[in-house]
Amino acid sequence: MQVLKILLALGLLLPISLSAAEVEISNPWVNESIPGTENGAGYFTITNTGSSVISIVGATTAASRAVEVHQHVMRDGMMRMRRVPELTLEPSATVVFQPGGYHLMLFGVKNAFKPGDQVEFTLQFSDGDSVSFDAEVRSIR
Ligand SMILES: [Cu+2]
Repeated sequence: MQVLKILLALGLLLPISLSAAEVEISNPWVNESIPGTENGAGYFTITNTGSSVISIVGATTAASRAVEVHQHVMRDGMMRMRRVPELTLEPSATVVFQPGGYHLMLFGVKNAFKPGDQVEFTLQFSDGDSVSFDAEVRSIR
């Protein structure tokens, strides 16, 4: 830990923190909170703009107690959600997170989302990189 502090003080870790995954995030948004519920969902479109395969292995946000990558799947004629531990994108591949499909599932939203609010997310990749972006809260009406 002492070494880490020294490296941080010297700015030697800066190149590491700048080596973000080569991705393009567009159209990020979050549903306005439904009164009486404490869960939420975040959506965006992600494209792998690099030349290597990348994998989303997690996400974080300060806006809720927990966040997971989820997917809606049809099983026995019922729409269910399942956690996606790893989502792989080939070079040039695009995945759309949208209602009824992939989403960032927010558990225990701390302050109800109101239209116009910004929610910051960080996506974590299998190689240790991460990418942060702001999603705008959209009205559900
Ligand atoms: Cu979900």
